[in-house]
Amino acid sequence: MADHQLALKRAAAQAAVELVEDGMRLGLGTGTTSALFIELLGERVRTGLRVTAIATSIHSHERAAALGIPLVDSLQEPLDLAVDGADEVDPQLNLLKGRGGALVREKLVAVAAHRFVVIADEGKLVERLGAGVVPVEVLPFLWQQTAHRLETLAPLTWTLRGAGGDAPFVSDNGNLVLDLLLPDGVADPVAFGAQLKSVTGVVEHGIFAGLARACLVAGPDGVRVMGDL
Ligand code: A5P
Repeated sequence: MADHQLALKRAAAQAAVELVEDGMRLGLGTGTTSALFIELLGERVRTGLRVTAIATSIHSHERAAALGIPLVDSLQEPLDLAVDGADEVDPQLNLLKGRGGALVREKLVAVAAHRFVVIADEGKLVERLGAGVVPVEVLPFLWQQTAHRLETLAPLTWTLRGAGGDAPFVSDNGNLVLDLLLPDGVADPVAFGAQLKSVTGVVEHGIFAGLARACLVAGPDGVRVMGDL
């Protein structure tokens, strides 16, 4: 990753870590921007901040544990704050997520939080979602049939996400990921998300419509807030 992009991701992560208060229950995202947030949170924990957290992937869990952040794997009450990255952010704060393959747990954590805040560099901003792929996590059983049913929803092509060589990528939940390519993008994130969710065999998709309360967007002039913190 280019140094300037890393610096922007770090600036967004730093702005988010300043939202964390003593005693909070936190959701920890997945991806390079979230990894920086976890690192900065670890520094605050080392100097006395008391929080508990739940992570959206095994990778983030292990990183947070190594930094001494107290972790749980179940919740009795909602989280105070969840912080995560995104692959695309539109002007209404609808998101595309899942490039890192953690979309199911990311969505579970986002909906479990009173406040879901996205951290991103300004390269993630789009006018319309779907410039890149729309990841869809599917059950391995009869996955080709699920893919064929997805093809009937819209003009699209798909690829089975790989993990190098002939091996498919397998999510933390033991599922496969289909990356959908839509030549016209996603015109209506709510409606298309509902269509994807209705397909038998689909576990979850990477369209996060109406879930983020705010996005901390880092650019060369600093970090600005989209939405309402
Ligand atoms: C993980 O599944 C994704 O949703 C990530 O949150 C997303 O890909 C952002 O990643 P970066 O912070 O690495 O850009």
